[in-house]
Amino acid sequence: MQHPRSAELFKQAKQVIPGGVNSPVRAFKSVGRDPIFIERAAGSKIYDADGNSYIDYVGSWGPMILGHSHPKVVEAIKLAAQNGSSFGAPTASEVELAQMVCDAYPSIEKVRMVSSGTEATMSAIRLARGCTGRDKILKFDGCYHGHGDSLLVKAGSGAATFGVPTSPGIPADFAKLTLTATYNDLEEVKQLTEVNKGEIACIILEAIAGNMGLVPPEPGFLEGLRTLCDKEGIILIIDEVMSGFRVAYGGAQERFKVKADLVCLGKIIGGGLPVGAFGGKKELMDQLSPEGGVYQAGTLSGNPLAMQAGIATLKLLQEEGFYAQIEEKSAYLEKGLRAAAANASFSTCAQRVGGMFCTFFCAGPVKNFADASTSDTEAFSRYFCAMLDQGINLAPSQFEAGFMSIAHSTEDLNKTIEAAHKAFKSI
Ligand code: KE4
Repeated sequence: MQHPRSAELFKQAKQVIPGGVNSPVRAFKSVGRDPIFIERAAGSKIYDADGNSYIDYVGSWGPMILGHSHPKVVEAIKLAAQNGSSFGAPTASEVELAQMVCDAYPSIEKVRMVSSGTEATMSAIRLARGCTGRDKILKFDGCYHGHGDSLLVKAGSGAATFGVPTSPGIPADFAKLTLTATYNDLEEVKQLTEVNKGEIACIILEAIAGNMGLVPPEPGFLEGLRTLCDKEGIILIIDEVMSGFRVAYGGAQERFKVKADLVCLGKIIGGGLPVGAFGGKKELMDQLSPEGGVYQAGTLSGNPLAMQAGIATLKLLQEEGFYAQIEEKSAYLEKGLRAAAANASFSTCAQRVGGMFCTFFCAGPVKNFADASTSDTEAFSRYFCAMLDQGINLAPSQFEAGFMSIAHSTEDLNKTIEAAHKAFKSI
């Protein structure tokens, strides 16, 4: 495949945009090649500036569970745009989407819309600190919750990809308020809460970790955190920005039967437009301005176009058998990729929950970030490039997850599996 137009665009982009991208992982640095610039997308496919087509498993990092440019979502955005793009005033569509979110998540009695997952998690943490009067927070190595200052400490996703777990620019006094523990290690969390008794405002985690590759919670981990938070008066924040409406209509909380005190959402609820949200019990949410003293705001929060895109998306996710189809497609692909990887001259480990998945280039099982970090990222990069050159667009980092959409056909999945057989033989 040739990419002259992408190369030209990247050259221009680097003149006016840091790294030529508006989000680091898009730069393909960790896979050692220049990025492709995307011109359009439809269904399961994306098309680059040189006209090359790819079967897409990034799906804008999760939002595109319906596939790209779903006609009903496009129509909803068009209709909303004809009535104006933003008012800075409340609209009925915000109430409708908020009600849909509350109906989907028993742990959410009230929800506030924001414009990104980062805004959702940083606001939830401020609310937890405001409600408890405590300053410390606890997160897990390898979990990524956006680029808020409190959270770029041993983060996952791009921060892990670049091996820069704690970003420059974060005051030491600030970072020291963030405790970090090993994912799936309940004993370590219990020790940290004992040593910091009465000082931890919240524990925040991805109930299914998708930013260190795909790492499911071990049996008892989530339940143990719930019990510990109840005992210690700690607010449990479950970050479902990626897993929300992805692994079930009610997200990881539906799948693993655990209830958060605060939930962060994003991605799918915006149908591809910029949306984040955080919600939870009334007694917590009502402490937010203008009701309460914890300040949080946003010019484009509840943007009418994004609300309508989200409403159209969630309505389609409610259709009978939607998640069963996602599960069937994802299980079929996983089986095929495992078979393809069996030809590899090195160890691999496929892990998946619903339509979120990844292949680790290590023996596995991968239960935490230290395990994930043993992966052969060079081999992963060769695999990524070999797949891209065959028209398969995977997440350009070992420390990311892939995403299935309802638009992926059996033909797409078979092509992907065939490409993987060739890739594993060639790298
Ligand atoms: P945004 O601020 O990027 O909308 O959301 C941050 C965020 C919060 N919580 C979780 C669990 C997330 O996965 C994310 C963002 N996910 C990454 C993908 N690993 C976004 C891709 C990117 O950074 O470009």
